[in-house]
Amino acid sequence: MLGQKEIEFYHQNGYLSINNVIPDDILTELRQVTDEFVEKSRRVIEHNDVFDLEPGHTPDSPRVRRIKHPADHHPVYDKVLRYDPILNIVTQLIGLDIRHNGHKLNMKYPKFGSPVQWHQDWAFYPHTNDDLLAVGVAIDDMTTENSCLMVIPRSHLGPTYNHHQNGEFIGSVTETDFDPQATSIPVEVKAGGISIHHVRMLHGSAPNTSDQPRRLYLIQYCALDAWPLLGIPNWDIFNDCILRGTPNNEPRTTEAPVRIPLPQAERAGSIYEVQSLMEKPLYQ
Ligand SMILES: O=C(O)CCC(=O)C(=O)O
Repeated sequence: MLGQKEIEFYHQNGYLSINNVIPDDILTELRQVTDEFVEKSRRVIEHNDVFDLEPGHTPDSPRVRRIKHPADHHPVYDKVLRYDPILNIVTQLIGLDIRHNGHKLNMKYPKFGSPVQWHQDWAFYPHTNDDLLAVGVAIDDMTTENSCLMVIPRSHLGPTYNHHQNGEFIGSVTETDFDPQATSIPVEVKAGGISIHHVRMLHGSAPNTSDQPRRLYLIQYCALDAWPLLGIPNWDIFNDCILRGTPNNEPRTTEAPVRIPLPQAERAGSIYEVQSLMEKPLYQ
């Protein structure tokens, strides 16, 4: 559980880094299973429902940059998504009743791991209130050297930035005067620890030029009464995502600056694909 100081730090700064959350046996299993997925990717030649591939991926030299919806594909990822010590921390920050609204495993392998351009998750999925956050389970040590998550503290209290280019949503901040250089900081965390960032937090990460892997299992959690502004395609699937609490139809609305991520760009398959449309990317 978090202490009062950590809770206040999160609300003031929009992020946290907590070591020693995942026990060694689960961490070992996460690593083994993730390696098995990369092995399976040898049979895949283009992005599909499970794999988002790095440029240059081949059967002989598999390069996966993301496992999509990992908890749907292996019980260990599902176990971590529902892991009580994580849920206890999350409920301290966004309230007792929660559901998840997405999960993905981003991999940055040594020397070629793709960057994630600066963005706010809120720009992808605005809700009726902003009690949403992402937990990053560190499968490897996340350090400045292997391109850990970078955040701009307190940016979760500021505007929602423009993520459109030529009238289309491209999932990356496109304001020409946006320069994270001076104000961004690294969120370092040991393997088995977690990072947490607020849904409105500006964040991104550089390509991995080190010789160390950086695999981060990101799980999105939200207050049960935060409802997606883009709608609920299926009531049963929506409620299957409840982790604590019971279904209700009373969303809570609070004031938060919103931009709708429409119209979508053609290459909208994953954040990497849509961000590759950016004409002037900050991370090369
Ligand atoms: O993997 C990272 O460093 C950041 C990932 C991220 O922000 C995302 O996938 O939305």
